[in-house]
Amino acid sequence: MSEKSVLVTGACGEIGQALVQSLNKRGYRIFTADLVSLPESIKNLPAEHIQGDLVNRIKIFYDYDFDLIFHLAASLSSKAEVATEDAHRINVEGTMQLLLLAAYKSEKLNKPVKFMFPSSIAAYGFPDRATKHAAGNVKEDEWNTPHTMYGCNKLYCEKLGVYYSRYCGQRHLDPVPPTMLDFRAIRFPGLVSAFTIPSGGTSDYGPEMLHSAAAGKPYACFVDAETRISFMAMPDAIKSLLMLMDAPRETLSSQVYNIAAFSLTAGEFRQRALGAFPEAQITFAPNPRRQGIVDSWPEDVDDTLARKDWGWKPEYDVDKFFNEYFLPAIKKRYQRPSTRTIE
Ligand code: AKB
Repeated sequence: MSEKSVLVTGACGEIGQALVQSLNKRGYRIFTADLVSLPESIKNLPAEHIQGDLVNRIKIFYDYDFDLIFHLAASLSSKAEVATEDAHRINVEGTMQLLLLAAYKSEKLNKPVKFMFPSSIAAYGFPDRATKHAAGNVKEDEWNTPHTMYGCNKLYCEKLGVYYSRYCGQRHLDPVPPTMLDFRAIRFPGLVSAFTIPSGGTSDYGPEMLHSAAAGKPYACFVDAETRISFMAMPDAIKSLLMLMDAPRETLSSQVYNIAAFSLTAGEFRQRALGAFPEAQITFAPNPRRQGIVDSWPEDVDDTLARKDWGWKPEYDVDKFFNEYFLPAIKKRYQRPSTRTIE
């Protein structure tokens, strides 16, 4: 068991809740931060919660010596598009402030603070669907031309992380001393949890559709049936963060990694939902703005680098995701009888 101190910002979000539970099992001393108070799922865990706006309250964080930071707080893609300045403040200024803190502490304590940053497929940007389709699985350095405020923020913060961990001060240290801030990022696809429902994102149509079907509520999907992006089960997202965190620094050939699990169209999501809940009412009512955002994201990503450098492999392909993770869990959540396995 480790007694390292870890800070999780955005702890009340979907990834945050699942991550805090896993970190607790590993025996970390946990500090959480969020605008709101801790939800039921984690509020009884032994964590110290710092509630409030990260940017305004950054000084408080200097009182602590964190070994590890998971900076999850963010304004997601759909929300960011309607409040761009606010999103920039949260996504960029918030990250910048924490990076400064982590860089300062690494230097002062002469040991690297590990900074884990969830980036996103929103860091990519295709001009149209035909180009997206032709591109297929994209590598980390391809199509880095995001169309959204959120995507721009994520891509820029990846660069900031690399800057503070390698170049800050322009001391031209070669090799970079192992005591400098250790920044690592994962570009996540759309995530689906059986226990929480997302808000503010644009990949949300996947989980929204499935949760609605399971809850017996009609759902009008805001993208059309042909829309395709990559998705992943929440436990795999948590697994990837912990795997990358555990990887020895010298084995990493990059600081930003794609990870993939399965790629599905919205129509295929609907088929899967109907397979388990034949009475589900799922229609398509595309919203042009949100459709445009998803059309700019890749159909799938190439995660060769993550597989090679730190042994990434998802636990859940699409069938296992539905049959062994999602359906059994939502059956309990919504107390619904129908959980036929689906293909
Ligand atoms: C969003 O939809 O904004 C996020 C993401 C893909 O990063 N879920």
